[in-house]
Amino acid sequence: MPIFDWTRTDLYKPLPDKSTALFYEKSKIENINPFEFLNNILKQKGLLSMPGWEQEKLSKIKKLFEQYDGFTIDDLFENAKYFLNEIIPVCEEVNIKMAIHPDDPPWSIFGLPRLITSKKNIMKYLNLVNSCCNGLTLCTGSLGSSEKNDIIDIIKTFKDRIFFAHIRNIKRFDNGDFIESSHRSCDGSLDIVDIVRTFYDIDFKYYIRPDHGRHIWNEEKRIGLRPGYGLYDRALGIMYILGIFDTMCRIKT
Ligand SMILES: [Mn+2]
Repeated sequence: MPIFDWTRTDLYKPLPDKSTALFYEKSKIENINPFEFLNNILKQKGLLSMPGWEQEKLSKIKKLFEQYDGFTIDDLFENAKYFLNEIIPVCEEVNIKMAIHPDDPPWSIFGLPRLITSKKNIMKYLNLVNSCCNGLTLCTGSLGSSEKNDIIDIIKTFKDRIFFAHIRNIKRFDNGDFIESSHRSCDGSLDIVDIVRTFYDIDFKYYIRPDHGRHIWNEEKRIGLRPGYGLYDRALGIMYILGIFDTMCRIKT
């Protein structure tokens, strides 16, 4: 993800259940320049403790944008190929599996190209260096922010190259906005039951994490909280995922 890591417009947007969660307002991102956006989000509590938004990087933001001026998605693929060509042979030697995380959201923002946004682009990336060490982190929430991405199809297609899974739900709105919801299928746009069932069916052997969560039980007031990374809702998410796995095991035996 060039320059910006995961991007949201509100860190504490209320959900109908009175919890708060990370929210992306499409029109806000489209109608603001990146520097103004940064100043706005800097005013929201907790920014400096968010992964990918380190102060060191923020202080260089103008320079970074200059470096990406005129940079296309093909250029980005070329750079990725150069990088993979260098590291993957070493990974093979020492048996380390790389697992690239999708762009979040999975589309271009602020005119910056983004690579891992769709099945087609994932295919292209994994084929840059076709190795069992060049893999994918399947993040349901990141890819699922775009309704064009069929998560079940993506899991089945890349089942041998997924080495880490982030399972979480998001609620998409018709205008392109989305908010991070609880893990339950009925609370969001993704069918988490179906997603976990698919991981069960492909006999997935790697780590799964609940990824993000809402801020519940007043956790948004906790000092040092990284927005989206509260303990409580991620713990609930783990139990929801395990509940589906356990049910699948019981049904299938
Ligand atoms: Mn993720």
